[in-house]
Amino acid sequence: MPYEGLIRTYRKYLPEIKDESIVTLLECNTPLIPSEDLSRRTGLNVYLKYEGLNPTGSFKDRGMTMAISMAKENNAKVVMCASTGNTSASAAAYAAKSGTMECVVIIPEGNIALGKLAQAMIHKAKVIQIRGNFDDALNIVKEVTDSYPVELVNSINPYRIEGQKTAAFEVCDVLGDAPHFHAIPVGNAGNITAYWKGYNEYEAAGISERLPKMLGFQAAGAAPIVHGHPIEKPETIATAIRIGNPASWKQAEAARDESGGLIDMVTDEEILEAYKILAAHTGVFCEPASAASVAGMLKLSEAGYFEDDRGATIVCTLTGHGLKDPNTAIKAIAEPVTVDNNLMAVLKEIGL
Ligand code: AN7
Repeated sequence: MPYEGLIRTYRKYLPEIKDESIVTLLECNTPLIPSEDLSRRTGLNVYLKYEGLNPTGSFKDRGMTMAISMAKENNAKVVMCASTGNTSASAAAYAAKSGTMECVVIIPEGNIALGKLAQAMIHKAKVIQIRGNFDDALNIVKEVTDSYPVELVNSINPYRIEGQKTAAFEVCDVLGDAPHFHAIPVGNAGNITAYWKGYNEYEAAGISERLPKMLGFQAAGAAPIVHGHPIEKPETIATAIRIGNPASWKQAEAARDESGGLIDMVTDEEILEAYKILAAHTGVFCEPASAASVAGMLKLSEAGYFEDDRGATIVCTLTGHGLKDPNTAIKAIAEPVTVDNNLMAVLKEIGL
């Protein structure tokens, strides 16, 4: 059987949906990549759930195939979201695939990675930048969708979480059980909520036996859950998680507490360090926000958090592809060298 996309693969765990309503780009079924380098650094058995390999390059496609399919089933004509970039890219692509829906996205001016803006534009979404941040954008979207016949496709739409929980199913299907730990970046906190729901549902169905400790990581300049209060002006190089008042705040705390895990923060320097380590030593290029999961794992490892868990299995979700944000990659590494157009100059540069 050829792969049929998220909804048809995990249908019995998802809300009912008519076959003709399904809007899919054959998303998900992303690889779980073992990292020998990170395993050596931590003494753990490290796997990377590489969500950058989804059709629009991020995990958002999981929730979006569900949300857009349900919107189609409900005869919606317009869908709308606020976004730090990836949600808008995904919503725009799935609305395009639906053939029946328009997409409107509200984004914070100047704080969207270049690739994500390109995606929303090329898929023909109506892109509106506001002179404000993501939290302001989400408030506007809520007001519009409360009062007009426009379907909200941010993760406060419960179908988004339903789609995203399947990432936990895929992890268990590959490993044969849940991992001991699951590390994940936290922005609006929908994804940590979704993974925890997925792990619990698989355990309740008797497919997995374990529940992982959930380890969530916010950027230090945008860490409302860690500080215990909203952050009015969140700042981080990881623009995807530049969020000061997460919509799924309570659910993220529940995932943390029920699993016996934690939600901590990592600095931009730690994020960039993990981002470079991943690319240079495992060969995986993710966007900066995604590297927060690995930065957090490395931080905890250095602090001795895993001392009694040598060899335990940990999955780090890499939420988005590195190509989303080429500017950060080039800035992090400096410019390539340029030499004259001849063999000698090239050999000299290589050191041969
Ligand atoms: C790469 O696109 O919120 O904690 O509007 O793009 O579920 O919000 C993106 C979030 C992590 C955080 N990594 O996930 C948006 C948006 C990447 C992301 C997150 C996002 P949540």
